[in-house]
Amino acid sequence: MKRILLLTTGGTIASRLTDEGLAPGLDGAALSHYLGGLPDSYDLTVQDILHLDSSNIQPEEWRLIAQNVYAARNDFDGIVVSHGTDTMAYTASMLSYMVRNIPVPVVLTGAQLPIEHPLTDGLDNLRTAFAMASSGHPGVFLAFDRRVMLGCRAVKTHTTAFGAFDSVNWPLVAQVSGAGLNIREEAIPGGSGPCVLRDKLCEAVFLIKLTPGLDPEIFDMLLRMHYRGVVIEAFGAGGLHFIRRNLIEKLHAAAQAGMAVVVCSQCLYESSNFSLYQAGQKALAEGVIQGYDMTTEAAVTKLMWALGQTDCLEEVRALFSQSLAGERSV
Ligand code: ASN
Repeated sequence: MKRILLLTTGGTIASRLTDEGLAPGLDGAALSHYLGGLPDSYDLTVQDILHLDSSNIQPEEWRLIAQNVYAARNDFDGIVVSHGTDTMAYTASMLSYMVRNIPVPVVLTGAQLPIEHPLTDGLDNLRTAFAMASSGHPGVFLAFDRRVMLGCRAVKTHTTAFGAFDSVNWPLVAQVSGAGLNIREEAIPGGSGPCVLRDKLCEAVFLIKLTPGLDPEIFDMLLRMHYRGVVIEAFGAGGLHFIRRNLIEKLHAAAQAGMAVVVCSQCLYESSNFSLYQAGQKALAEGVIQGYDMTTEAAVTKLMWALGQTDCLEEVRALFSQSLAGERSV
């Protein structure tokens, strides 16, 4: 039997109705109670590490989850992390960097309906996650609605549908069918090198979604607030305004001040390419770092992580030129 560790952190899957709405109320023991015969198929250990709605999962919690995952890596065949869906894609991306080259599968999952609800999707999601965790394919994954995706490619795209996540710009890693868990090995990036816990990060990273006419002075404010990194979700393949309200001159000021600026597209699918249009080329001339086909979640967490590893902008740029865990196509 495969040795599986279930780390619980809260989320809807472990929630109960309270006077203030749904809130995490079930611990791992209570969750296991609803797993039916599932524990008989695995050598299961359950550890509660948090009891939070995932909107309260922040950098401190990312570190705690990464530390627990890292500490357990040699004692289990796979690790499942139950987590709220709202910020699961951020946690999955951050874990991909913090515990890069983890030697076992680490699978995040959760639910749209509490495990106590008669129509819960939580059981199915846990079943898929347990199967992936015992697959022997290392990496950080997210299992939901009988599908498994790379953690750093997952995006929450639905508020209530059971298929709440999409794998963006990357094929699914696995899917459950009548034939069992069909794993697509070519969709799992091979790691290289030892697994080292790198849980230092810089929280001073801001995300700007451009809107037509956005006031460029936002950059002055971010510099005054000592932000060290910005991710810009630009228009289309890579556009930002420079007539009347000149964002390009603010990119120049940001670069002078040593701020790392990463540019992505606000389109969910396909890659940005800032070389295509004049506006994008002007931004590139100011030294912005291209995010290409990374999700916003993967880009924001990668920038926080990269700035936690180094103060040197050229090193940050070098980290973004590589795919560390499959987060971008190279
Ligand atoms: N608010 C919940 C959470 O993210 C949503 C869920 O888990 N479905 O914790």
